[in-house]
Amino acid sequence: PTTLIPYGERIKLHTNPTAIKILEIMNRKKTNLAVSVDVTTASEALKVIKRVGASVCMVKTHVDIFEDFTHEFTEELVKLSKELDFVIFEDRKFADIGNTVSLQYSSGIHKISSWSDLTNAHSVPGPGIISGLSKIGKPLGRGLLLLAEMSSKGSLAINEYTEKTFKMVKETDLNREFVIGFIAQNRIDKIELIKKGEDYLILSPGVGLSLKGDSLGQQYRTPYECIFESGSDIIIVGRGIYGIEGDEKAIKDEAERYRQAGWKAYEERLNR
Ligand code: BMP
Repeated sequence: PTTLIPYGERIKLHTNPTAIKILEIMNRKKTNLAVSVDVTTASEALKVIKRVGASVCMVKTHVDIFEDFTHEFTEELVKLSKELDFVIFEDRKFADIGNTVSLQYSSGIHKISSWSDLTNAHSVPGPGIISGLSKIGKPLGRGLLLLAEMSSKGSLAINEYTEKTFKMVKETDLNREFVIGFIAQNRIDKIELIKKGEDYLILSPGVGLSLKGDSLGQQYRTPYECIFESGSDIIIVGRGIYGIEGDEKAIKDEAERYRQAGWKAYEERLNR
């Protein structure tokens, strides 16, 4: 299974430039940590990113949360992604018909496709959502993740929905040229459908070393549970890192603690 192959050896199983870049960075920096910077100003987000950058393979944003969004922010973010060696993932969760999402992805205030390496979409509208986003993103070498499962309590993305999401990708994007993986809680690509040599990235949010949940339905698992037990490839951590009490160094140290926990779980998985 994919979970027994080192990240570095999975690079050759991909053709999408963003998938290759992610696996190369993970291998080079020994990190399977993505930090989600869900703060309400772009200036605060940049501060967090500078502190955690060295420990992560990916920075995840929700730019529609920012009160002070400008394109100077995205320029600075792209610059930092090169200096500190990470990919940018705008967690936009597109969920409309192909034509609308292609416009939402390329236009509006945020112009996501012009700066974000990776974005994601719900499968609920059907395969047209993949085609609509692909039209914009594929020529730019961008990548897409589909949401196959969610971390929140009561999620409807389970069982048949999850399986059908996986099948939709297989049928719509035959060579994984644009869809490079899934947001999921489990290794959903282990089902027989997967042909030898085909690889998808599984990214799991809802991760905390000491957090247990919040009052709004979020559920947390440890890096070990995600990476070792469920076979996920990348852990996504938000409040567990940027929400830590303390000085500037506390966030940096916490990111490093999560990086080490995620990497240790991965090494144990390989040696299973
Ligand atoms: P936190 O670690 O603070 O709970 O943040 C989790 C992040 O991951 C949030 O940005 C949220 O939007 C995102 N997320 C999630 O929590 N569960 C999912 O199933 C999918 C997500 O994108």
